[in-house]
Amino acid sequence: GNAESTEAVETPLEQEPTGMAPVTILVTGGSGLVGTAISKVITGGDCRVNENWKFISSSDCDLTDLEAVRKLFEYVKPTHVIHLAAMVGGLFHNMSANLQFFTKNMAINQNILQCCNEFDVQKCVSCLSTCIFPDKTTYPIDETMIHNGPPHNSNFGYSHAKRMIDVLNRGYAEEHGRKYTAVIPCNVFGPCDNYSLTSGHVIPALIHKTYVAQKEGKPLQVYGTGKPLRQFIYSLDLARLMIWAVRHYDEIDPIILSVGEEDEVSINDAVNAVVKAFDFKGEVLHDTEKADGQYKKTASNAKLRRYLPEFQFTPFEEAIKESVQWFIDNYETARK
Ligand code: NAP
Ligand code: GFB
Repeated sequence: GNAESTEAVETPLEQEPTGMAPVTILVTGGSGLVGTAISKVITGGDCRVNENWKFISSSDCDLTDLEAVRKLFEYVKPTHVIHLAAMVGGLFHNMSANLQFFTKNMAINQNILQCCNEFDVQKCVSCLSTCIFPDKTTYPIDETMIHNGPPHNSNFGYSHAKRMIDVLNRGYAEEHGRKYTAVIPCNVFGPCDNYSLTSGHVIPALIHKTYVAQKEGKPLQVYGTGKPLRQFIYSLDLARLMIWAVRHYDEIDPIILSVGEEDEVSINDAVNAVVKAFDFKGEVLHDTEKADGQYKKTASNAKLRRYLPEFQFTPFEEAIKESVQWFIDNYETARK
């Protein structure tokens, strides 16, 4: 079908100097957690008069099919690409499907970057993740460490496919002079997440489980010990940073987009924040038969701070409250 388009909304304050050449920004993965957050920020007024944004989902194009991607690029004629589309899942989904995570994401990433080059796209910003770094590492993790050793075994398929985006970016820069780069978010949560109890990430799964436990008067079942540590970024904050990146970040080397090391919380802290947001009064149980996954993957956002020293992240509890409210308001249609 035709790619959906979101008409540009004029915001004088954000306007660049007049005479900016018109750009068409294709957002793959536009229907997902991060894509819908970018769409919300753009249609909420952060768009520029010279920008035309196109958000697509898998119903517009199966990006594992090179010919379909070529047709998409012929139709959209993007000058810029924010490449979010991927097979994405939480710890338990990764543990059960490493080969699929590798093959599907390798196909999608090869096709997107090959078509960016074939169709002379000026800039492509892809997405890695702080969970792809070496499992045996010093802390805090920084952008220079991506290839310094094997990733955690639970998601080796996804991690290696993601690392190849960095290799492709360097290859297209060296051989074709391209400015294709990548950002490295920490764990993301927010509205329009994947609330599946088997394939989703921890925060949407906890939101879904607490909603059901409260409705049925049952205990909340947390997997693992709750002790592992994570940095969580609110999808709407990540959206603002990705819009900044596609406009202003000009390095080929990737940049970590994460809250600071000091904002790292435990899974149990996340449980408490979700429980508080629901005002859940039931019992909280830990099923320690279930895996904990990586204990920590503490990343430094010093590079981001060198570019954007003033950027304000939404406080974690406030972001959790907004995410819980969205789920309650959209329970029927939410992905679960
Ligand atoms: P998500 O909510 O699962 O959305 C995935 C998106 O990719 C959807 O729009 C989906 O389209 C699209 N997609 C999947 N397979 C496709 C295919 N074969 N062809 C075309 N489109 C396809 O994922 P997300 O959490 O927004 O993640 C976005 C990016 O951020 C990914 O690159 C992910 O690796 C990265 N990231 C996520 C996290 C996190 O915690 N969520 C952390 C770090 C990095 P449909 O809606 O049609 O299925
Ligand atoms: O978000 P998550 O699934 O992935 O978090 P990772 C897993 C942690 O949350 C483990 C605990 O310590 C789990 O024991 N947990 C507690 C739960 N209850 C639940 C629950 O109901 N569902 C889930 N899913 N976890 C992923 C990578 O690692 O990080 C992916 O595998 C992806 O590739 C993502 O990049 C960002 O943070 O452990």
